[in-house]
Amino acid sequence: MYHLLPSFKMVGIETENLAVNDGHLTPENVSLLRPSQPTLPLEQLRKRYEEDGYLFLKQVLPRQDVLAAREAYFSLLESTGVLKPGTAPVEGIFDPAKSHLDYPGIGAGHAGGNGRPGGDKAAAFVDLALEAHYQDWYAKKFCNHPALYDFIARFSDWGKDTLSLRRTLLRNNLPGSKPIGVHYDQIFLRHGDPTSITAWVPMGDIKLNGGGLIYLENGDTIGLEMEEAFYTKAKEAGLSDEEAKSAFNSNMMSTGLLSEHPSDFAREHGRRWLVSAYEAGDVVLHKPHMIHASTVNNDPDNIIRLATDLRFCDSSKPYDKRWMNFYTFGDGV
Ligand SMILES: O=C(O)CCC(=O)C(=O)O
Ligand SMILES: [Fe+2]
Repeated sequence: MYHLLPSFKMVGIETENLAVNDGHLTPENVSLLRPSQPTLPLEQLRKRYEEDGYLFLKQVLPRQDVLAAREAYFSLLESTGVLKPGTAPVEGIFDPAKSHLDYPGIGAGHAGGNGRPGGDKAAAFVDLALEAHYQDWYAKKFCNHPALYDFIARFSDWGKDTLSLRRTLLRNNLPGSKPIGVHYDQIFLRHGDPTSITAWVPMGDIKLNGGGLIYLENGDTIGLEMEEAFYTKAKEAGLSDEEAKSAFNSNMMSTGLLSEHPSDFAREHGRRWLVSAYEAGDVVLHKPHMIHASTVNNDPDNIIRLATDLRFCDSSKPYDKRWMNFYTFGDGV
């Protein structure tokens, strides 16, 4: 059974300019993410999350609240000249006269944690992109939006123990910039129980080729196996428990990622990438071992892709306390 989003009127998937770090994704290599209405019975939603490793919720956040946050973000960054002159901040249109290299995004995978990207020329942009994480409209309001928090509290059955982790990454992906490689989140959350929920929140509409997140079909089982193998290998190499927990230990890539090559990775594992366009208000929940990556932003209208990842956990269980601090460059997580 095929669930069609309004933007997919044609049969099959229009993959024009749908690309990852190592080339184009073709119709044979992709399938669509399955969308779910948040009003479906909880049991059904939980079953999908367990079976698929993700739950793609349509319109769980009020669209106008997401767009208000998008507007606040680009209004903050506007002084850097990133936006096309004469366009409204909420549109987030990159100035075609500029180079994306002068406006580097944060969190696309830097060795040993998330270091500060770019040189002197990028400093003002990078400073403001970081500053956005601490502003009330984001840290207080958006990250704690009751529509999402209440949904997660019910969905997880954690109720009042539902804790929203303070460390979040608010990521702008400019057209043509390098997207994050293949990973699962537990690698970065190893100081806590593997039960946290990531909510990937697009902050604006994202076209299919506009830089959205992609998930490996049935990737949760592969992630679980890989995590077990990493642990065994770390123990065999004589690493202590503490060292084995590091996302950047001697057995891992320096970025903590599994691969910088999503196409190769999917081929090696005989799986397809699940793709989608997203609308402001949509949220994808994913499991701690669910494998995902981002696509290259090839938006034909030069729209900057903005998204954040919010994480929730059960505060009655051990959780990763490193994630209770706001994100800073080189925080080693
Ligand atoms: O937004 C991205 O590009 C990456 C997001 C991500 O990896 C996550 O939400 O866990
Ligand atoms: Fe992730």
